[in-house]
Amino acid sequence: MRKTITTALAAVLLAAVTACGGGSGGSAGNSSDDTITMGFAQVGAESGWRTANTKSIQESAKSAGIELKFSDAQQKQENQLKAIRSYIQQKVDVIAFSPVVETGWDTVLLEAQRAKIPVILTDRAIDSDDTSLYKTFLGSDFIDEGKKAGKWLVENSDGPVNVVELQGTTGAAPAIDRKEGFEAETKSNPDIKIVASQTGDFTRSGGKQVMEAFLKSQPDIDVVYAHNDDMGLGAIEAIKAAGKKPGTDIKIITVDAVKDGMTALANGEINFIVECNPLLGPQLMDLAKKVVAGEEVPERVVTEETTFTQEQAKAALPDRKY
Ligand code: GYE
Repeated sequence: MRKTITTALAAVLLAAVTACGGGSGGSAGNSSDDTITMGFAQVGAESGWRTANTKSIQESAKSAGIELKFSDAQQKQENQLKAIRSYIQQKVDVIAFSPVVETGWDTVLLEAQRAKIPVILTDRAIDSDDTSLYKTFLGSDFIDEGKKAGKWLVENSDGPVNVVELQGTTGAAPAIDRKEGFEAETKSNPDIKIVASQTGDFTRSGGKQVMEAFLKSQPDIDVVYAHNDDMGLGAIEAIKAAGKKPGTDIKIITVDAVKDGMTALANGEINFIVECNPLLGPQLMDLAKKVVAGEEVPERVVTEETTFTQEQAKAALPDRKY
């Protein structure tokens, strides 16, 4: 057995050396040399989370020696579809993307499949019955994130609690799942009521605008549940402008734990943050290499995450990288 492995290893090494030697000798893979080319269709630049995610992908592609073609869809599905089609045309070795919404991907992913270009989903999932359309999905468990937010509220409230919810982008996996998880966890307590819920599109300005409207239409708001830090930070501005104290008069729960969110948490303006890790780059590049080499990869890779109270944020902030 050991001998077979050694022989196989020697063959692989020999092949690698031959490939490195270049020239006209037979080379493997889609592209003319051995450099892997990845086409990455990013959602946009809507939040601090997204900025950190983009940086992580660009930096880790570089250190993994992967050539990255990167596009920013400005939160529009049609732009992402265009980007993916152009990657297919350019015959990249692998396509990775973070789908802005869950539905409407089957046709373009079939096109990639027919062109024999493997697809990796990262950060957000798609809603499709055909799981052969992608090799793996790397990202957080958003339902669990919503549950963690709900659990904290259940444990930290007594008496009636009126919640307003700032939802992420309509139709996006993290918006759908963070809502579902939160509702599942809070329904055990009939005192907790979601009195209003609307999308702020994961942006600071969106969160501010929606919160301004909530403050006018809702006479009694106890808690804001924002699907990301940026919308929570926008809500803080609206609450202050209305003459109230964020974190005290109105409690705030958010998801992400980016630096601005953590700073507001440490300052007492946010009360609890559920972490969502944007640093997916290194794992994504590893998976890409395996997928291009035809190796087996797990169909789901879940990111590990924690939660932060105000005290924990104070402790973690000095070392926070993003
Ligand atoms: O929470 C939010 C971003 O898809 C997990 O998108 C991501 C979310 C993140 O805009 O800040």
